[in-house]
Amino acid sequence: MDYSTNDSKSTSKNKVVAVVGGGLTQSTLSQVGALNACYFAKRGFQVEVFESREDIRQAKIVKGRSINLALSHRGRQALKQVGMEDTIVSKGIPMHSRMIHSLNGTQSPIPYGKKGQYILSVDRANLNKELLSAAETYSTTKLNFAHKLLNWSTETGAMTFLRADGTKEEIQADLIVGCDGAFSAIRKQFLRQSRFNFSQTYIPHGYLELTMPPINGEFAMKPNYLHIWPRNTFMMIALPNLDKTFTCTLFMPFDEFENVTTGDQVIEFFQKYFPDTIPLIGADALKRDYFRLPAQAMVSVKCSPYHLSDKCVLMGDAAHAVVPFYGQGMNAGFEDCLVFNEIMDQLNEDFSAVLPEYTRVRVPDDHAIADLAMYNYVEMRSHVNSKWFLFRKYVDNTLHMIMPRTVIPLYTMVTFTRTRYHEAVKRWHWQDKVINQGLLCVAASVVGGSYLLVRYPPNMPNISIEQLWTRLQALKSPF
Ligand code: FAD
Ligand code: EGU
Repeated sequence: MDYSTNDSKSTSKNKVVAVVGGGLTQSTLSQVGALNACYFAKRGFQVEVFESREDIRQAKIVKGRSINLALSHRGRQALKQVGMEDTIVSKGIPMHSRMIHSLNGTQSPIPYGKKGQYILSVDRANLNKELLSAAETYSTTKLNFAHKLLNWSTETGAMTFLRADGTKEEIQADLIVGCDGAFSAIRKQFLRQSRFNFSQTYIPHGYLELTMPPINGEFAMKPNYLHIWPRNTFMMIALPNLDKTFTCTLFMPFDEFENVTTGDQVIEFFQKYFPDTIPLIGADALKRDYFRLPAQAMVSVKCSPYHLSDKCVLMGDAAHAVVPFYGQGMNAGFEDCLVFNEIMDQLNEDFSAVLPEYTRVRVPDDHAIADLAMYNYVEMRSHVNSKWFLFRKYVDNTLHMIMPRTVIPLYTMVTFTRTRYHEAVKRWHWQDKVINQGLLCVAASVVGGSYLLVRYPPNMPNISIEQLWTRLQALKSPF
């Protein structure tokens, strides 16, 4: 089948865009392909979505896989552009603060910011369903499930798909948008190109998901929080779901997972590190669910460029898989779509100009968030326990309160603004310098001042504390 148009002057109205990746996988669900379908359809392209899996809207719900994720400003802005923000936000649960769980069971909230600054816990499967349905409202969009991309030709642009019945299908399009995740099949052709950079790193940690059921029909913990149990090498995070359950994600080195092989060892382990969660998850459920699925791996992928001539472009995890320690993977992927769309406006949908520009603009930012997420992973595992986490966030928030324009916490720029990721990193380094120099100045004047006081004791008149106080008051601002 040849959907493409050979007429280079043809308008978007009859150009075909093939979006590869759109449904959901077991561990991560494609969000970026579904959103991209909306974007290209809205522009008037003929959109063909190819997804290797069956239609999730008809598929049976995989038991116990109610996985959620944190949606923040960048993702919301991208949804807004295609009119999907309200639909998604209305089914999200606001999280205004983190709740830090100490080993002794103490819970301490730390707000994300001002009142309107919160993130949302959203259901992945629902997000995917809503986006696919929105894409389908355009008569020009066709969703092709059970189409697994096997290969594509960089010369002709022809893609080969394997269908559910075992037959193959050859398909041609004007533009291929690779949204097929961290192990992208589309990207394979990029790897054969000269001057294509690629790196992939597995971290030593794996993750496992556990469900915390409601108690007497109510959430087992406070719902409007992102619950965190920071324990250096071990960490657990819990996000609320609409059905009043929490999905807990346990992060731990694979070595340690291997040491826990029996139900009793699970309880022993939780008793040691997450004792407050045992009654909430339930000892029996814990023993059972812990072994339901093996721990999942996490990978960080960086590459560049993101385009191949004027034929193909990578977005989302296919372009940049990041470790989940900033809650930005999907948000960054959604922002990819938004940035691409902005460039399409600027350059009149001319793929031969848009694609290189997208690479030029987006690579530094996606690489920056990949680095930040990895940096946070290293930092969290090396020395972040609940005390340190609380302390750092207090320092960040206090400095921000004192100097709201000069010091903006890094997570604030990342989570609540569209400051380009690489700019956020630059600004963070600059702030660090300013803060360190400030501290150095304070330290120097204390040391220097004390030295001078000792070396040259002032011949002070004998005044009382009260007098000193009134003099100090007099020094204060005249207003
Ligand atoms: P994927 O979700 O991987 O989708 C790829 C799609 O392509 C799939 O549907 C797959 O079936 C399809 N596909 C693959 N190969 C083929 C082929 N050959 N032919 C056709 N189709 C194919 N992000 C956040 O923003 N906030 C969070 O809180 C957050 N938490 C996370 C927690 C964990 C534990 C993990 C692992 C990730 C988290 N993320 C989070 C990241 C987020 O899950 C991903 O960044 C996001 O799902 C990427 O979407 P994607 O569409 O690019 O890729
Ligand atoms: C990990 C797994 C707290 C969902 C990073 C914060 C995450 C999420 C943080 C997962 C942490 C870590 C931030 C958000 C968010 C924090 C953030 C991490 C959502 C720096 C479903 N992280 N995550 N930082 O500040 O900016 O609260 O699985 F524990 S949301 Cl690791 Cl804001």
